[in-house]
Amino acid sequence: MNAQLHPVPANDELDAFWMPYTANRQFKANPRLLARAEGMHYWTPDGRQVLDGVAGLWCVNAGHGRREITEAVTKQLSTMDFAPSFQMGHPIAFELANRLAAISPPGLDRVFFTNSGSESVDTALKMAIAYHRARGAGQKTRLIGREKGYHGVGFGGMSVGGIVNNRKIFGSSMLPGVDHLPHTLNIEHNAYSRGLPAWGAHLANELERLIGLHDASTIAAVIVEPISGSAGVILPPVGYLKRLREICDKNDILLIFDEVITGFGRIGKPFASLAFDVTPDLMASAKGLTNGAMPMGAVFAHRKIYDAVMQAPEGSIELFHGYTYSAHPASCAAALATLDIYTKEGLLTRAAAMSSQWENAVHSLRGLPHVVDIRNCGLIGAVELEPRAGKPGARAFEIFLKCFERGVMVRQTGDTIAMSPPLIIDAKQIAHLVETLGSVIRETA
Ligand code: PXG
Repeated sequence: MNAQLHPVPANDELDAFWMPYTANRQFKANPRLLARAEGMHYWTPDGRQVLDGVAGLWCVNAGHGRREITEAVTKQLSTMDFAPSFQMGHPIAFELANRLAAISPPGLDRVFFTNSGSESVDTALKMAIAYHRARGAGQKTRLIGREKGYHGVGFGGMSVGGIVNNRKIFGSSMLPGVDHLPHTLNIEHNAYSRGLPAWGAHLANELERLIGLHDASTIAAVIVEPISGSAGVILPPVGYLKRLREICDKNDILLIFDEVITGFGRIGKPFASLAFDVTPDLMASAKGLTNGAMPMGAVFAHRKIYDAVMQAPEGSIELFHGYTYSAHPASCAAALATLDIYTKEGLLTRAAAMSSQWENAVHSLRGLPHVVDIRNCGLIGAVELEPRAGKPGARAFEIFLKCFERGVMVRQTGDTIAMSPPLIIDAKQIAHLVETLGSVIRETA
């Protein structure tokens, strides 16, 4: 079947698009194009079907081509294409905020709209600083991130992030007053853990060391991903997040969860915070919010933060922050239609029902050549490979390419293959995804 909507660009027409997080020259010498998507699959321009093992980029949680979302966006665009949210409002934005507040972790029922995960993170960091200042603690400005963390590409998110390639070029342009906790990946102790690893809760105590170094009176917030995605799926050891929460509480430090990939059902509850029973003060989200159909993010703030910031003088703008496209009507329409699908199809909890099947499938790859660890939680899975000598990432990249040639899309990050399929995946598709990956790993030197 011909899946082309637009003519395929010729090789000399590929240069103008400077592609994000892509080896541009390598890609343009040998492009991999996607032209159509429906349900669990993509199709290439020449009509080849590809099973989507990563929900696009961790965002298409309800599967592709959902008619309800298309119709809601079409209707909204033809009714009112755009409306400002600065000193004006439109009804659908309030409806969406209420719907989100109803599924949020306890108390986080104030919702600020952005257009991406990066914007959600920078918004949450600014809210943390604004909160302390509103309470007369304006010296609390320091931000604590974590090694191997990914919080998007804004200057704030980059500064609290901890992936070296994202940082090294921009070293001198980082925010001042940022420090980092150690990451929690430890293959020596935790290789092949099923679900959360048992070893490592004590790593949260490193926060006490940083407090000893900087003093709590200078620290605004700690930001972590409940599960790191971009660094290759790093799971929180049992008890780790609870311990971070306790230390933050004791020291009047806000805890921010970056749930850009864990939000909206990925690990079997609407948010990881609910699955792990640890409530942050601020939560950044994006991706699954609109099923990837429109760009949108949301920051969930605890009511205490909203109330503190609202103490500004009557009639004044309380938080000097926002985006032209905050609460864009078409994105709001997409998000509402997405939430309807999630509710109707039970997708915010489906990963919990599928997780043991998923876990068994992913762990069946144990023992294959060069595999050194397998990690899983909810509908996230990762296979870590031994790097080729002197060529970090090369083996996993080759595996990613071969999987795509065989009709399965996975993600490669460093020497890890990550999988995060749409939450509608069925047993046969899980088997196909994992078996294809397994046979490619077997054949790759
Ligand atoms: N925080 C987290 C935890 C993320 O995973 C962002 C913020 C930034 O979101 P935006 O919408 O600004 O890109 C992300 C993005 C991958 C992968 O395969 C992960 C992301 C993006 C692209 C690829 O690991 N996460």
